[in-house]
Amino acid sequence: MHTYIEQVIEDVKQQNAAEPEFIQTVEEVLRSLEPAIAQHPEYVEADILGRLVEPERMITFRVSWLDDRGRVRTSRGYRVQFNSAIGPYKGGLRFHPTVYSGIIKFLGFEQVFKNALTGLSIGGGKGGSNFDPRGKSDGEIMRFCQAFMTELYRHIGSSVDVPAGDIGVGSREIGYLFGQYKRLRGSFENGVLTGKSLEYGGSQVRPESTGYGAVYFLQHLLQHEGTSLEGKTVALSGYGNVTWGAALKINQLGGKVVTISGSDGYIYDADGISGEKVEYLLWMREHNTGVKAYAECYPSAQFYPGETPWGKVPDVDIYMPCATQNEITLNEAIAIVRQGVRYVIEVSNMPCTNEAIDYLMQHGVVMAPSKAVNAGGVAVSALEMSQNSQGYAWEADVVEEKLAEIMKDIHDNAAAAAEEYGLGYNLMAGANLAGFHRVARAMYGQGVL
Ligand code: 2IT
Repeated sequence: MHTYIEQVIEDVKQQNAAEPEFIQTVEEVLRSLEPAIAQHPEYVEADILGRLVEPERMITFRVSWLDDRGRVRTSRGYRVQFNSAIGPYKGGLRFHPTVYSGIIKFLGFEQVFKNALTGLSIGGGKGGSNFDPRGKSDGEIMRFCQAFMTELYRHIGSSVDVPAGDIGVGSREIGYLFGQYKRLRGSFENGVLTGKSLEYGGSQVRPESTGYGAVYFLQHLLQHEGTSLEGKTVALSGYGNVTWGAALKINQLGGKVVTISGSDGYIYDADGISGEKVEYLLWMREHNTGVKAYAECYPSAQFYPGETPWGKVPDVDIYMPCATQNEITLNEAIAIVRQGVRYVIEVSNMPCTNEAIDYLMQHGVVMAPSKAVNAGGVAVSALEMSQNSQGYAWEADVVEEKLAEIMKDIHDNAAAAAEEYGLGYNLMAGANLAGFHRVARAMYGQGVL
């Protein structure tokens, strides 16, 4: 390992010791940049990596609101403005009880590379709160969103920082956040948030875009392997928006989806999760039912309480974790390899630990990294920004065609970057290298900032 990379990783470990998720992504990314650093001594000279791992700005703020019983509740809000070398900060907001600075920073760091991979002009940011939306009434959600925006609004803007959704933040929350932003600014500036409803500047296909994009990426990967999705069996986790979009597209392309999961366990449906069963996921998510509700509705399904599907699904061809970070650890990786499954496609942000990635790759599993695979969501967000700035809206087929093109380019660029450094078809390293080159050149060109 290049001593400069070792040194930066060591510094990150020391200065962020209480943020293991952030250390995890920094180690994964920086280790794969070795061949690029070896070729670019000027990046060492300019301390590009040391600057890349330090957010430009990290904002934390108090969010106090009144619950339905009139009690005062207080949560912590975050926004990390990680890197603006290639465009305004862009990235989602996550509302989930596990949120703390380490989660926001890992997501923000990944977002810098992901956004660079889209080829569009968006820098990296992320935010959210440890607020738990589960069991909250619509009024409570609204009051929380309004309180959150009352602090956030001073830090964002259509050419400054453009938040969107992530776990726990969908079009309903974006609506409340946007309404409050508009009220505070006294002006209708819908380019400040993406993932909006269609009536006030949302883009067609944004709800489907992350899942659709992931499956487009998978198509190109399978094509490279000389095969296709037709007749393949896919195990997904999660039951939110991303899982829903992926299931729709997998079905369209002749694949079969057999699992979904929630924090309560996983569902195996040998008949396939298609048609109205996929639409049912939207209702389940809206009501936060967990996946047990699916088994109660569809008797063909088996519910495995407290379990995850990894390494356990019969006759599966492809595993696609779509739920959250660190779903697949070394134990799950071992089970997957034991089964002889060839493809693990990361969809949720950082679903595999570094140990799991190393084990899977060493055992010949073909992997694709989430920062490339799930980039379709933020890519359509960037398309939403350009539609807003120009005051028009594209039809769904136009957006979907652009999304498909972007995903093909991301796949091809990641594959080409790996190839260029003699790494073969290593999309994990290739995506990091391709994203890095774009950001590093821009940082270098803009001087010491
Ligand atoms: O992880 C992600 O890329 C997102 N949650 C979407 C970000 C966005 O700005 O659309």
